[in-house]
Amino acid sequence: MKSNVLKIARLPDMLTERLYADYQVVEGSESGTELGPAAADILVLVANGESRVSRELIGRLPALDVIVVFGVGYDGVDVAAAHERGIAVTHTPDVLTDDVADFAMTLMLGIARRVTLADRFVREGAWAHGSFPFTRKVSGARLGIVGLGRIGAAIARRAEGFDMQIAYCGRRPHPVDYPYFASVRELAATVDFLVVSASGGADTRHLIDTAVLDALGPEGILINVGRGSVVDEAALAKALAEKRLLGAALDVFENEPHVHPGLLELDNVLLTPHMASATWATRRAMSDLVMANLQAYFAGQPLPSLVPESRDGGLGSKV
Ligand code: 8YV
Repeated sequence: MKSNVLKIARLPDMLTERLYADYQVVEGSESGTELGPAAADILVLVANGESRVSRELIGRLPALDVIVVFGVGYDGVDVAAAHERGIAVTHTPDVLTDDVADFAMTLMLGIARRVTLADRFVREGAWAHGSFPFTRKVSGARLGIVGLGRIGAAIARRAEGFDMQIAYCGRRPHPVDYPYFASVRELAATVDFLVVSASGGADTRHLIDTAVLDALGPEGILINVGRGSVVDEAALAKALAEKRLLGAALDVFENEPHVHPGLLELDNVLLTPHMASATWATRRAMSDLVMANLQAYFAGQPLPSLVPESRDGGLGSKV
């Protein structure tokens, strides 16, 4: 008999098909209220990086042993509630780092050089009537990175290729040569581009607020490939509308898939639908890692990609 796996998030077809082939998949929601008696037999819950896995949902699943997240971010998972029950949490780090860093550079170049507006300019026939306005130079500019983890460090490596002057802020300094700022506002005041690659959660909520945006200033550009919750979206829309900030490029939003209506009206902002890790190769690698965690669990082997808290808590082997 196939084991029961609860799927509460939208996942790529290539992964969903493999889950259905190997397990008895129960499709559920983040509330879990619809599960009924099926809840009793769920051993593994599969979520994605945006999913909310609350204490209440965990409480509805008495046999739950592992929460498998398709994504590196797991700020929506109540890890403390999981650990109280000895439930391990896994995610998909490393395999998506290159894509997210590539996309941060894409957004930075895209907004600075006004690529989407230039495309529209050509398509709408405006070229015949004049020249496209000059844009902002990226090479050699000053770049501030908020969160120098795996993805932030990969962005820095790419930015070095653009001769950018790099500085960063985060929870603690890293053993790197880039200047460290304990205050994000002070970092913002010294750079041209501020890239957010920090994880979400209570610690970073609205870290980028009006004061930080004003420190970045009317020549500054904000990029966010971390989590939407890190940026106060209403404050950002206001700063952009009032031209207190030159531009912004966002792949993540506070209330996905909804975007602050103020942002939709502006042309000094570039908006993409949380797609930084969405290449075929990376989504395949993320899917493989999700399957590897499930297979290891059901084979009684150590879980390959535990979140740091589960690893430190000794929840690596669910044998
Ligand atoms: C999403 C992400 O998980 O890895 C993360 O933390 O934000 C993304 O890769 C992905 O969109 C799946 O929903």
